[in-house]
Amino acid sequence: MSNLKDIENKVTAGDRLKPEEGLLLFNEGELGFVGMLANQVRERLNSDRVYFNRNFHIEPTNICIHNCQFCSYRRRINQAGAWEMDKEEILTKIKEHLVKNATEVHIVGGVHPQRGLEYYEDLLFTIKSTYPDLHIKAFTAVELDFMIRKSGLSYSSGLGRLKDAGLDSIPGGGAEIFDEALRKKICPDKTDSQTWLEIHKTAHKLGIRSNATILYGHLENYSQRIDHLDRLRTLQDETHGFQTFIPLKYRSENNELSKIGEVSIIEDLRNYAISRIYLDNFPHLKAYWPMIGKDTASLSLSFGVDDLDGTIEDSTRIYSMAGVEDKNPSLNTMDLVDLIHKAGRTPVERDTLYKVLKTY
Ligand code: V47
Ligand code: SF4
Repeated sequence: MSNLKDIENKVTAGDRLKPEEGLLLFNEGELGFVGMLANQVRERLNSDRVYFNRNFHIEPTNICIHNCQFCSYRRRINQAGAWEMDKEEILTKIKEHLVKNATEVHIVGGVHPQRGLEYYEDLLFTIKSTYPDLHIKAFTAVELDFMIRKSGLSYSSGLGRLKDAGLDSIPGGGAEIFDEALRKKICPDKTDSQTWLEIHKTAHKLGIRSNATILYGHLENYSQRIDHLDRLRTLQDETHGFQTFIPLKYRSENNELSKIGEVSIIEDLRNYAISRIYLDNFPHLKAYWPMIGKDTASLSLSFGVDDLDGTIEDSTRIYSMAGVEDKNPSLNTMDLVDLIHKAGRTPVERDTLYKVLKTY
């Protein structure tokens, strides 16, 4: 049975941790200790670089068939607060953001019962033919699962069609927590864990890169966090198609889990650090600053994070509706560069596939 000193020796030697060693870090690793180890891993992989890209979010609808207890955002058709954007509105939004030199659009939303694969295929095709240079990162595995099944296709042919229509990569949402019993409790009718992993695996085989997330800080325990990381690490060994891992902190306002509150910043930083140490085959670890705030994002750069999301103007409403203080989070590129410099790191502007565009 390893102790913390054995784990330190393994990480320093570049050896992989077993699940029980990851669990020991969660149970007993103090913030300074896990931070020091995570920093070794991040500097080995990414030196002192912090990557960012110029992206913006579009959420075509918050109408959703699912019932995730942590969600503050979903509405039913005709319910107060529901929105549906049509193709023209989406194109207008894209046009506005391209003036600010965006290179990527991130499109995700609720699972709309009436919008199938053909609808999104047409949307992708229109965006791609209007803006061929814009990278389209779109649709969580949960949205993909619904639209592909609705059309009666296999995941492989459905994803193939979306790729042909313009889909460039897939974001990491919908993973939540893979443990089946807990997943049934907090998002009872959502795409199951095995299907989430299968969709990403199929995408990777088709040459579509993707991201992965975990939703933490709700009812999960540390074994369930390690189990989640372990399933991702195993798939990544097989496909190498994941680009970055994004831990998402549960935010507690206006949803059915509200009474459990939120975990501390110390827990956020420990979670980043242990994720960085455990996921030794993920090239990047991303903090989504509109969710955790600028101060925690800045601190996270000393706890394994080498990637920051949210540059131009963050238009996502999933967090503002769940209690994030800054309702209109925005940092322009130079603010972000400044934040990274002040944390003692080197800002690197990238494209979605991590090609370096500029070092500041
Ligand atoms: O899957 C929903 C989460 C995710 C809450 O791939 C919540 O680059 C916290 O996946 N508190 C969608 N989280 C967002 C997402 C994402 C974000 C940024 C970058 C990327 C990427 C992906 O938001 C959902 C769910 O896990 N979520 N409700 C909540 N109350
Ligand atoms: Fe729907 Fe996503 Fe909200 Fe779940 S988290 S209810 S899938 S919008």
